[in-house]
Amino acid sequence: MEFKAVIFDLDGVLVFTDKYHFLAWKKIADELDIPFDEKDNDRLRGVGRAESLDIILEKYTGEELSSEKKAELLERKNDIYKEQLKNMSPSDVTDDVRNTLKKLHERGYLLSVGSSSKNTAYILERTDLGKYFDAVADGTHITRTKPDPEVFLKAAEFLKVEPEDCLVIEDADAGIEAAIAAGMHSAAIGPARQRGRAEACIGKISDILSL
Ligand code: B16
Ligand code: MG
Repeated sequence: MEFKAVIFDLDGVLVFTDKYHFLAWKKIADELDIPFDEKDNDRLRGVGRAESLDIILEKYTGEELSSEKKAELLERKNDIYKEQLKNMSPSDVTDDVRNTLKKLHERGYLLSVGSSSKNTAYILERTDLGKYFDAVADGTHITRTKPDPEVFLKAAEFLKVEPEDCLVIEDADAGIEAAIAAGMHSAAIGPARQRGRAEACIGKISDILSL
């Protein structure tokens, strides 16, 4: 595979904040008597906050919720999530991730984050990951969330590289679809491996070094 830049998804790839998203959504779903388990949570990977609530509400059978109530639920979910993020530290990043980022940089690749999360800056700060990246494209830069390619195209624009020179690393089906729509190379890790839509599958981040 030939590429000049690597764009990393954040949640589920560089860090495992997916468990905190699950805990926060679970509290909201329980309040509304909506069934919600890890499998339901997988559908929210890479998908924006408001779109995630819409997916959870597919199983809601109560009275119709006003837009104010939905906004309040979204704010509360984020407050619960951010409370969990306070516990994060550099030790939440594996040696495999850190060493791979260093090696890719030494080999001359440009590196970016490409995340739907509006909490990206805070997570990068808590984990001391920001210093490895030439650019960060996240939920604050986009109007359309994955599977729309906007966040990855933003990353390519920030790095000043063409989409076809980028490799995207993703744990989400929505993220792999976004990479394909952007005209980029893609490698799936974790749950995104199952659908087989990505150009490559990796078991751990350092596998990128031999792609
Ligand atoms: P926030 P990624 C995504 O991050 C998460 O996978 C997804 O579950 C979440 O809803 C989305 O960010 C928005 O996050 O609520 O923090 O703005 O996988 O694109 O790094
Ligand atoms: Mg992800």
